[in-house]
Amino acid sequence: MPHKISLTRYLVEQQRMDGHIPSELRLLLEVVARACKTISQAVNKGALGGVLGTAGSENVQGEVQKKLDIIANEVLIEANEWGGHLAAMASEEMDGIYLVPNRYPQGEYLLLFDPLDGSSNIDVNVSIGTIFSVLKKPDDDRGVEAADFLQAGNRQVAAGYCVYGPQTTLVLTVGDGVAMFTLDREQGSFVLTQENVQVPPDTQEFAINMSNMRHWAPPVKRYVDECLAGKTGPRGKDFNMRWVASMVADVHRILTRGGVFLYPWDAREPTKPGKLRLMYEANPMGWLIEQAGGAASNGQMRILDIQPTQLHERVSVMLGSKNEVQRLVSYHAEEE
Ligand code: AHM
Ligand code: MG
Repeated sequence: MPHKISLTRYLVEQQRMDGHIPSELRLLLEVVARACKTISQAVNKGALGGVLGTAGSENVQGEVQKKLDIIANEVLIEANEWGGHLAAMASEEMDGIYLVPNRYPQGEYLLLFDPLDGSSNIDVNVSIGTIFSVLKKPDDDRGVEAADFLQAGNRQVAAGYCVYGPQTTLVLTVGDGVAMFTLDREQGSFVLTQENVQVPPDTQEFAINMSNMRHWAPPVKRYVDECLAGKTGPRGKDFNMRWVASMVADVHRILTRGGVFLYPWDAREPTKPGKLRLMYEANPMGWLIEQAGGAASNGQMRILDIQPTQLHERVSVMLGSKNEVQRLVSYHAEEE
């Protein structure tokens, strides 16, 4: 039987092969993966663990927090604060940044996460996940400030997500392609199950919340109308549609079999650029998709090139199969 390659071995080999994962970053990724295992256990217990339902609080975006949102946030903080690899953390569930307490050594990395993405699916037993992004802190002796997190996505040094579905799967990039690891519950470890993940450039599947159709901008409406017109329409082929309402699950499907995911700006809240958050949702997912040969745009520019101005900044998201994203960008350009 071929040897199983654990996440630990994969990271050690990456470190040895090209030296582009420093040992501190390797430690950080292992700790994040360990936290994801703990979150996976809590998710699995569901009602038996008393983890379902709302927590009775709201996050900085005014969204009602679920118990699991808060549990996952705490698990990630507790796992990461003492190892000496981090300087600070930021999360969808915390207003400001979390500085590593003085009693622990300070590292050179910054960790951002959406601890439990797809919160509306927690109580109904549909796939949810954790999304994370790793940046380096500026190279000076100052204490870390929130402004130090405001780096474009093209400066990420690692990004990934863990999807808690029928299987628990960790998907990772350190800038050298995308690898997938499945949690082996008997062994308690993540095992490499796919390397060099590729998103096909063309697709016949799109993902968008159709209930917002009347609020979309004309280029998005045009794109979806043309998909819906099928074989006899301008695209000359039929399209299928999927919408899990967990970005992790929708992106995981796209990394597995292609497709395009859209959560565009819409007129419900015209002053906001979109629903999803740039720094801990769109940037890590955008980088993973690009590393797998796909594309990620807000309709006007590459998501990874957006210079953030706020920690919880929102963004319009179009990502997946390259030719579909390029088509969406061209429709936006024509509109302008
Ligand atoms: P969350 O981070 O609060 O869970 O919100 C993000 C989620 C995404 O996972 C998903 O793509 C989107 O919200 C679904 O939104 P909607 O319910 O409007 O379809
Ligand atoms: Mg989210």
